[in-house]
Amino acid sequence: MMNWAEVDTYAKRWIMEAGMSIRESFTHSLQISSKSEPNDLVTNIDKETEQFFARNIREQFPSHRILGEEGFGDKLQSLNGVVWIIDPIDGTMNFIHQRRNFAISIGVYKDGVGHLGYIYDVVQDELYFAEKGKGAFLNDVQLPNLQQKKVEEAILNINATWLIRNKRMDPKILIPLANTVRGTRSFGSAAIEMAYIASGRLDCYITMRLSPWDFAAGKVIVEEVGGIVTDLGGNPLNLMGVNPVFVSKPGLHQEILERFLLKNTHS
Ligand code: 2AM
Ligand code: CA
Ligand code: CA
Ligand code: CA
Repeated sequence: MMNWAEVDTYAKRWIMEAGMSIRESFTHSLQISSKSEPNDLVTNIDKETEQFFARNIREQFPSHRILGEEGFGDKLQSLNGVVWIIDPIDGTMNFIHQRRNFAISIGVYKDGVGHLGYIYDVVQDELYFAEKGKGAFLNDVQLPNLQQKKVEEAILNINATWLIRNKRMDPKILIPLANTVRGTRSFGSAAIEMAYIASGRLDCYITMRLSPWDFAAGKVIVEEVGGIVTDLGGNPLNLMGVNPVFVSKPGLHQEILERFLLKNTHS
Protein backbone atom coordinates (compact mmCIF):
# COMPACT_ATOMS: atom_id res chain seq x y z
CA MET A 1 0.00 0.00 0.00
CA MET A 2 1.21 3.48 -0.88
CA ASN A 3 1.66 5.83 2.04
CA TRP A 4 0.03 8.85 0.42
CA ALA A 5 -0.03 10.75 3.72
CA GLU A 6 3.79 10.71 3.80
CA VAL A 7 4.03 11.88 0.18
CA ASP A 8 1.48 14.61 0.94
CA THR A 9 3.40 15.86 3.97
CA TYR A 10 6.60 16.31 1.97
CA ALA A 11 4.83 17.72 -1.10
CA LYS A 12 3.12 20.44 0.95
CA ARG A 13 6.33 21.28 2.82
CA TRP A 14 8.34 21.62 -0.42
CA ILE A 15 5.60 23.64 -2.16
CA MET A 16 5.48 26.15 0.73
CA GLU A 17 9.27 26.41 0.76
CA ALA A 18 9.43 26.90 -3.03
CA GLY A 19 6.64 29.49 -2.83
CA MET A 20 8.60 31.45 -0.24
CA SER A 21 11.73 31.54 -2.39
CA ILE A 22 9.71 32.58 -5.45
CA ARG A 23 8.23 35.50 -3.47
CA GLU A 24 11.74 36.43 -2.30
CA SER A 25 12.95 36.36 -5.93
CA PHE A 26 10.72 39.38 -6.70
CA THR A 27 13.44 41.65 -5.31
CA HIS A 28 16.06 40.30 -7.77
CA SER A 29 16.15 40.70 -11.53
CA LEU A 30 14.99 37.77 -13.68
CA GLN A 31 16.93 36.00 -16.40
CA ILE A 32 14.41 35.46 -19.20
CA SER A 33 14.84 33.33 -22.31
CA SER A 34 12.50 31.86 -24.91
CA LYS A 35 12.09 28.20 -25.83
CA SER A 36 10.14 26.85 -28.86
CA GLU A 37 8.80 30.24 -30.00
CA PRO A 38 9.28 33.90 -29.00
CA ASN A 39 6.27 33.91 -26.62
CA ASP A 40 7.22 30.58 -25.00
CA LEU A 41 9.20 31.95 -22.07
CA VAL A 42 11.25 30.51 -19.23
CA THR A 43 13.18 32.16 -16.39
CA ASN A 44 15.94 31.11 -14.04
CA ILE A 45 13.24 30.80 -11.33
CA ASP A 46 11.25 28.23 -13.36
CA LYS A 47 14.42 26.14 -13.69
CA GLU A 48 15.61 26.57 -10.10
CA THR A 49 12.17 25.68 -8.74
CA GLU A 50 11.93 22.48 -10.79
CA GLN A 51 15.47 21.53 -9.73
CA PHE A 52 14.52 22.11 -6.09
CA PHE A 53 11.61 19.65 -6.37
CA ALA A 54 13.63 17.09 -8.36
CA ARG A 55 16.47 17.15 -5.82
CA ASN A 56 14.14 16.69 -2.85
CA ILE A 57 11.98 13.98 -4.47
CA ARG A 58 15.05 11.96 -5.52
CA GLU A 59 16.50 12.15 -2.03
CA GLN A 60 13.27 11.33 -0.15
CA PHE A 61 11.56 8.97 -2.63
CA PRO A 62 14.29 7.38 -4.80
CA SER A 63 11.85 4.97 -6.48
CA HIS A 64 9.54 7.77 -7.66
CA ARG A 65 9.96 9.30 -11.10
CA ILE A 66 9.55 12.88 -12.29
CA LEU A 67 7.97 14.45 -15.38
CA GLY A 68 8.79 18.16 -15.36
CA GLU A 69 8.28 20.93 -17.90
CA GLU A 70 11.81 22.29 -17.72
CA GLY A 71 13.53 18.93 -18.28
CA PHE A 72 15.13 18.23 -14.89
CA GLY A 73 12.97 15.13 -14.43
CA ASP A 74 13.32 11.71 -16.01
CA LYS A 75 12.93 10.68 -19.64
CA LEU A 76 9.68 8.76 -19.27
CA GLN A 77 8.32 6.21 -21.75
CA SER A 78 5.30 5.41 -19.55
CA LEU A 79 3.53 6.51 -16.36
CA ASN A 80 4.16 3.21 -14.57
CA GLY A 81 4.92 3.49 -10.86
CA VAL A 82 4.71 6.75 -8.92
CA VAL A 83 5.31 9.82 -11.09
CA TRP A 84 5.43 13.43 -9.94
CA ILE A 85 4.18 15.62 -12.81
CA ILE A 86 5.57 19.09 -12.16
CA ASP A 87 5.09 22.55 -13.58
CA PRO A 88 7.35 24.71 -11.38
CA ILE A 89 5.73 27.94 -12.59
CA ASP A 90 2.49 27.74 -14.55
CA GLY A 91 1.82 31.15 -16.06
CA THR A 92 5.41 32.21 -16.68
CA MET A 93 4.32 35.18 -18.81
CA ASN A 94 2.20 36.42 -15.88
CA PHE A 95 5.11 35.79 -13.53
CA ILE A 96 7.38 37.95 -15.70
CA HIS A 97 4.92 40.74 -16.55
CA GLN A 98 2.59 40.87 -13.54
CA ARG A 99 4.27 39.07 -10.66
CA ARG A 100 0.90 37.44 -9.99
CA ASN A 101 -1.54 34.90 -11.51
CA PHE A 102 0.99 32.10 -11.65
CA ALA A 103 1.13 28.85 -9.70
CA ILE A 104 3.22 25.85 -8.77
CA SER A 105 1.35 22.83 -10.14
CA ILE A 106 2.11 19.26 -9.08
CA GLY A 107 0.17 16.04 -9.66
CA VAL A 108 1.31 12.76 -8.15
CA TYR A 109 0.14 9.80 -10.24
CA LYS A 110 0.46 6.05 -9.75
CA ASP A 111 0.29 3.84 -12.85
CA GLY A 112 -1.33 6.71 -14.75
CA VAL A 113 -4.00 7.45 -12.12
CA GLY A 114 -3.94 10.81 -10.33
CA HIS A 115 -3.81 10.48 -6.52
CA LEU A 116 -2.64 13.88 -5.28
CA GLY A 117 -3.02 17.30 -6.88
CA TYR A 118 -1.56 20.65 -5.74
CA ILE A 119 -1.99 24.08 -7.28
CA TYR A 120 -0.34 26.80 -5.23
CA ASP A 121 -1.16 30.39 -6.14
CA VAL A 122 2.07 31.76 -4.72
CA VAL A 123 1.07 35.43 -4.43
CA GLN A 124 -2.46 34.90 -3.06
CA ASP A 125 -1.10 32.16 -0.75
CA GLU A 126 -3.93 29.87 -1.91
CA LEU A 127 -3.18 26.16 -1.96
CA TYR A 128 -5.69 24.06 -3.86
CA PHE A 129 -5.25 20.44 -2.92
CA ALA A 130 -7.04 17.16 -3.52
CA GLU A 131 -6.46 13.54 -2.69
CA LYS A 132 -8.36 11.05 -4.82
CA GLY A 133 -11.46 9.91 -2.92
CA LYS A 134 -10.83 12.23 0.03
CA GLY A 135 -12.06 15.58 -1.22
CA ALA A 136 -10.62 18.83 -2.50
CA PHE A 137 -9.58 21.80 -0.38
CA LEU A 138 -8.71 25.45 -0.72
CA ASN A 139 -6.23 25.94 2.10
CA ASP A 140 -8.05 24.31 5.05
CA VAL A 141 -11.59 24.64 3.71
CA GLN A 142 -13.17 21.72 1.86
CA LEU A 143 -14.61 22.61 -1.55
CA PRO A 144 -18.25 21.58 -2.12
CA ASN A 145 -19.30 19.44 -5.09
CA LEU A 146 -19.93 21.46 -8.25
CA GLN A 147 -23.55 22.24 -9.03
CA GLN A 148 -25.16 22.23 -12.48
CA LYS A 149 -25.44 25.45 -14.43
CA LYS A 150 -26.90 26.42 -17.82
CA VAL A 151 -24.65 27.69 -20.61
CA GLU A 152 -26.44 31.06 -20.58
CA GLU A 153 -25.40 31.58 -16.95
CA ALA A 154 -21.87 30.29 -17.26
CA ILE A 155 -18.51 32.06 -17.15
CA LEU A 156 -16.24 30.55 -19.82
CA ASN A 157 -12.47 30.82 -19.50
CA ILE A 158 -10.97 31.18 -22.95
CA ASN A 159 -7.95 32.98 -24.33
CA ALA A 160 -8.75 35.41 -27.18
CA THR A 161 -6.20 33.50 -29.29
CA TRP A 162 -8.79 30.76 -29.91
CA LEU A 163 -11.53 33.17 -30.97
CA ILE A 164 -9.49 34.77 -33.75
CA ARG A 165 -7.83 33.06 -36.69
CA ASN A 166 -5.29 30.56 -35.32
CA LYS A 167 -3.46 27.39 -36.24
CA ARG A 168 -5.35 24.96 -34.02
CA MET A 169 -9.06 25.70 -33.99
CA ASP A 170 -11.65 27.06 -36.39
CA PRO A 171 -13.00 30.09 -34.48
CA LYS A 172 -16.43 29.46 -36.08
CA ILE A 173 -16.82 26.61 -33.59
CA LEU A 174 -16.03 28.62 -30.47
CA ILE A 175 -17.51 32.04 -31.31
CA PRO A 176 -21.17 30.85 -30.94
CA LEU A 177 -20.28 29.45 -27.51
CA ALA A 178 -18.54 32.68 -26.48
CA ASN A 179 -21.65 34.56 -27.67
CA THR A 180 -23.99 32.37 -25.60
CA VAL A 181 -22.26 32.31 -22.20
CA ARG A 182 -22.80 35.08 -19.65
CA GLY A 183 -19.18 36.17 -19.90
CA THR A 184 -15.63 35.17 -20.77
CA ARG A 185 -12.44 35.49 -18.76
CA SER A 186 -8.80 34.54 -19.21
CA PHE A 187 -6.23 34.33 -16.40
CA GLY A 188 -3.23 33.02 -18.34
CA SER A 189 -2.37 30.10 -16.06
CA ALA A 190 -3.99 26.78 -16.94
CA ALA A 191 -3.45 25.54 -13.38
CA ILE A 192 -5.17 28.56 -11.81
CA GLU A 193 -7.96 28.36 -14.38
CA MET A 194 -8.58 24.71 -13.43
CA ALA A 195 -8.39 25.57 -9.72
CA TYR A 196 -11.02 28.25 -10.34
CA ILE A 197 -13.30 25.66 -11.98
CA ALA A 198 -12.92 23.53 -8.83
CA SER A 199 -13.77 26.45 -6.55
CA GLY A 200 -16.68 27.70 -8.73
CA ARG A 201 -15.06 31.01 -9.74
CA LEU A 202 -15.30 29.80 -13.35
CA ASP A 203 -17.77 27.33 -14.88
CA CYS A 204 -15.98 26.03 -17.97
CA TYR A 205 -12.57 26.29 -19.63
CA ILE A 206 -11.41 25.63 -23.17
CA THR A 207 -7.85 25.76 -24.44
CA MET A 208 -6.15 24.12 -27.39
CA ARG A 209 -2.72 22.98 -26.32
CA LEU A 210 -1.83 21.77 -22.85
CA SER A 211 0.92 19.40 -21.74
CA PRO A 212 0.62 16.92 -18.85
CA TRP A 213 2.30 19.28 -16.37
CA ASP A 214 -0.28 21.98 -17.19
CA PHE A 215 -3.30 19.83 -16.23
CA ALA A 216 -2.06 16.90 -14.07
CA ALA A 217 -2.81 18.60 -10.74
CA GLY A 218 -5.94 20.37 -11.97
CA LYS A 219 -7.46 17.11 -13.20
CA VAL A 220 -7.19 15.51 -9.75
CA ILE A 221 -8.67 18.58 -8.04
CA VAL A 222 -11.50 19.23 -10.53
CA GLU A 223 -12.56 15.57 -10.67
CA GLU A 224 -12.62 15.36 -6.89
CA VAL A 225 -15.47 17.94 -6.80
CA GLY A 226 -17.36 16.27 -9.65
CA GLY A 227 -16.02 18.35 -12.56
CA ILE A 228 -15.18 16.80 -15.92
CA VAL A 229 -11.82 17.03 -17.73
CA THR A 230 -11.63 15.87 -21.37
CA ASP A 231 -10.48 16.92 -24.81
CA LEU A 232 -12.84 18.91 -27.05
CA GLY A 233 -14.52 15.71 -28.25
CA GLY A 234 -15.30 14.59 -24.70
CA ASN A 235 -12.55 11.96 -24.74
CA PRO A 236 -9.98 11.30 -21.97
CA LEU A 237 -6.74 13.30 -22.11
CA ASN A 238 -3.44 11.75 -23.14
CA LEU A 239 -1.17 12.07 -20.09
CA MET A 240 1.96 11.59 -22.18
CA GLY A 241 1.19 14.17 -24.88
CA VAL A 242 -0.19 17.56 -25.87
CA ASN A 243 -4.00 17.95 -25.79
CA PRO A 244 -6.82 20.35 -26.48
CA VAL A 245 -8.58 20.59 -23.11
CA PHE A 246 -12.21 21.15 -22.07
CA VAL A 247 -12.93 21.40 -18.33
CA SER A 248 -16.41 22.00 -16.98
CA LYS A 249 -19.01 21.56 -14.30
CA PRO A 250 -21.04 18.35 -14.80
CA GLY A 251 -24.17 18.79 -16.92
CA LEU A 252 -22.74 21.92 -18.48
CA HIS A 253 -19.97 19.73 -19.96
CA GLN A 254 -22.54 17.59 -21.80
CA GLU A 255 -24.59 20.61 -22.86
CA ILE A 256 -21.57 22.40 -24.37
CA LEU A 257 -20.43 19.24 -26.15
CA GLU A 258 -23.86 18.64 -27.68
CA ARG A 259 -24.86 22.21 -28.52
CA PHE A 260 -21.47 23.53 -29.68
CA LEU A 261 -18.36 21.36 -29.82
CA LEU A 262 -19.64 18.09 -31.35
CA LYS A 263 -22.37 19.68 -33.43
CA ASN A 264 -19.96 21.96 -35.24
CA THR A 265 -17.15 19.48 -35.81
CA HIS A 266 -19.55 17.29 -37.85
CA SER A 267 -21.13 20.08 -39.90
P1 2AM B 1 3.40 27.91 -18.77
O1 2AM B 1 3.27 29.28 -18.27
O2 2AM B 1 3.84 26.92 -17.75
O3 2AM B 1 4.22 27.80 -20.03
C1 2AM B 1 -0.93 30.30 -20.93
O4 2AM B 1 -2.09 30.61 -21.60
C2 2AM B 1 -1.08 28.93 -20.33
O5 2AM B 1 -0.81 27.94 -21.33
C3 2AM B 1 -0.11 28.67 -19.21
O6 2AM B 1 -0.69 27.73 -18.34
C4 2AM B 1 1.07 28.09 -19.97
O7 2AM B 1 1.94 27.35 -19.15
C5 2AM B 1 0.35 27.22 -20.96
N1 2AM B 1 1.13 26.85 -22.14
C6 2AM B 1 1.25 25.59 -22.61
N2 2AM B 1 2.03 25.55 -23.70
C7 2AM B 1 2.45 26.82 -23.92
C8 2AM B 1 3.29 27.44 -24.90
N3 2AM B 1 3.89 26.75 -25.89
N4 2AM B 1 3.50 28.78 -24.83
C9 2AM B 1 2.91 29.51 -23.84
N5 2AM B 1 2.10 28.97 -22.91
C10 2AM B 1 1.87 27.65 -22.93
CA1 CA C 1 6.35 27.12 -20.25
CA1 CA D 1 2.25 25.29 -17.70
CA1 CA E 1 5.69 26.31 -16.61
